[in-house]
Amino acid sequence: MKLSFKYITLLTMLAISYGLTSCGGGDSKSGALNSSAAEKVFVAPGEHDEFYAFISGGFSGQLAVYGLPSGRLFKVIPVFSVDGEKAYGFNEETKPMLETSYGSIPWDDSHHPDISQTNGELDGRWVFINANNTPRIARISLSTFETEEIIEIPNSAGNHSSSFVTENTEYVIAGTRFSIPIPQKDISIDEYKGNFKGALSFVSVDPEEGHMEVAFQILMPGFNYDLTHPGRGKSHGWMFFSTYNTEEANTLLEVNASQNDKDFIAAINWKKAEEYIKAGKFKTMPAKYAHNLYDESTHSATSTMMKSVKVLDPSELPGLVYFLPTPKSPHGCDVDPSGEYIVGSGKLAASLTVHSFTKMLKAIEDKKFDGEAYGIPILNFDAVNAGTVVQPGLGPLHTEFDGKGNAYTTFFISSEVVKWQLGTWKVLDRKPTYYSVGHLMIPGGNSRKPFGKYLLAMNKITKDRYLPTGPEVCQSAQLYDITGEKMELLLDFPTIGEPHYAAGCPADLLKPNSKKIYRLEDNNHPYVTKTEKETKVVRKGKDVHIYMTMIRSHFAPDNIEGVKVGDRVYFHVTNLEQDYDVPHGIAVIGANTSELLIMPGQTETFVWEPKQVGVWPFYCTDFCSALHQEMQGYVRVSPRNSNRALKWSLDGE
Ligand code: K7E
Ligand code: CUA
Repeated sequence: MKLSFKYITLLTMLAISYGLTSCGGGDSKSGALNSSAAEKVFVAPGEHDEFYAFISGGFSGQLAVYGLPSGRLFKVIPVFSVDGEKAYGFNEETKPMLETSYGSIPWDDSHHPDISQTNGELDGRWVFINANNTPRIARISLSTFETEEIIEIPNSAGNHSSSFVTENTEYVIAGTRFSIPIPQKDISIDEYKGNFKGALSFVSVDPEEGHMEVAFQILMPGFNYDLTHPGRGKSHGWMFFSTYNTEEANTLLEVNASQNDKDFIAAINWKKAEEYIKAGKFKTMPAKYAHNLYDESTHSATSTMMKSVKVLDPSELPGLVYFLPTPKSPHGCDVDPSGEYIVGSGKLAASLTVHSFTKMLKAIEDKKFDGEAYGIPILNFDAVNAGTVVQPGLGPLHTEFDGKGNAYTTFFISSEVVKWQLGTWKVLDRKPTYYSVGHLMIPGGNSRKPFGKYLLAMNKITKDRYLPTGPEVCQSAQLYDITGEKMELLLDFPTIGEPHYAAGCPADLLKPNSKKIYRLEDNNHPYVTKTEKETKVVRKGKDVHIYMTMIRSHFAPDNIEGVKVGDRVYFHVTNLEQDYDVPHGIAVIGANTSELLIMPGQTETFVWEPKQVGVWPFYCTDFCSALHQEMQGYVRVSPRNSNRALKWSLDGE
């Protein structure tokens, strides 16, 4: 193994700058604020924040909802990981949401949320987020703030360049980080080069219901696909993916995938792809992947196993894909609000490379190619390059835009956000982040219409910014005011999991549509009970179904007898309340599952398998009224061979 000079230099650079930015133990006042900063983030008690921020939960697999500028946490929406607080993945209704072709999976790693768009502007209907480990995309309703749909991505491994939406939410995108044998097979890892492939998936979104479908996949060379952004405005119809490991190394990538001077940004003409699909120029491949859908009317999810996918081979389909040479293992790949500029953040590059969409089209027309890779034309660098931001910092990762002609790029190694100007490529300002920033987010910064008031930096290292909590410390975000010429740090606040990326929008976009209750008359759950009169307990062999209701402050029924050891007892519980903010919970002793937390008008189910004879209590877990502590009941459990008949009652009736 050779350690190249370049590699050693890089290590030294990393070590020096890491030391520079992270040894600030005694320097925690470096972010000290003046009182005007405090005023800017102060949201008085009872007042509402101006923006919502949906921050990815990283390795928690969830999505967290915060207010900006206050940084207050409102809700953790369970998406890819089970959540005992909300019974997600524990109750019978949501278990199907976590089904995959590998069986039920209780966890994932979520990175990139993106809000749905119409005409390139945020429309506030849904937010999408990717699962990185077992490739999936989830769609979350921005009216209920609940996960409504999860689709697995076949032929993929490490769904990282996801889940970004096109200008009218025609597609939400998934790209494989790891190339793999497609279809999967038992071959030597040494055969990687030339044999492994990377699938880029276009998942269509139904404009009315939001339902997702894997429309088609493009089978690309065996590179690593890192991030992506859709074209917008003039470049609508194109999709740009950053790649690294164009060396196609399969071991010690930190050295072997850092050899090429330039990797690529892959430009995909998806309108062209649609033409090829229409013309039948695709292959249908067998592929097993789950499609899970939650129905708001039945309050229940179903899981369907899909069986095939359409694939396009770019080496046989001219005009579908072009490569734009981009220095040094680009990570972020960001498109400005006009759709003209494509920013590639070469992690190991000294400068930021910006490509021009107009020049790209011209270069394609003039056939300014520098060879090809696996049948895909490589465009000449100078023919597509718009400009370079010279030495703006070390380790660029991601760029967002304020809609006023400025771009903001994060630098991981030099730990800062740098503001620069589109077109002149001049650096205008820089501010340190504490510490080692990854993504940044400007509300709407990923659309044609950014709301350029705040910038949220999401950091990888927290160190001394908060009270210590043992070896594991909280993750961290920082808020900057970007309305002035210079950025101003306003606030630190902790986040859940690792905050890779976030999506933000004005609160006014969502507030009017936020659901307050589920209407009881619209509840079509197969086990709903709409009045106390209809409550009952039914035995079907070893299965006992309890049709139960809850309302302030009792369960009906609350005394149940005739259950036996070895039964499977289904608590189907309907919350009869029809007022805002009156959930009830239920938990029973010894249940191998979580509580249920049931919203007004909703029905949920858990299964209890009593293992011991006795009289066992259940109770409401959410403090719902002055008589919450009175909200309880008992189940009598008789021996396995008992003949005791089922009997249930409330207050003796
Ligand atoms: Cu954390 Cu977008 Cu997964 Cu960069 S990624 S930092
Ligand atoms: Cu119902 Cu507490």
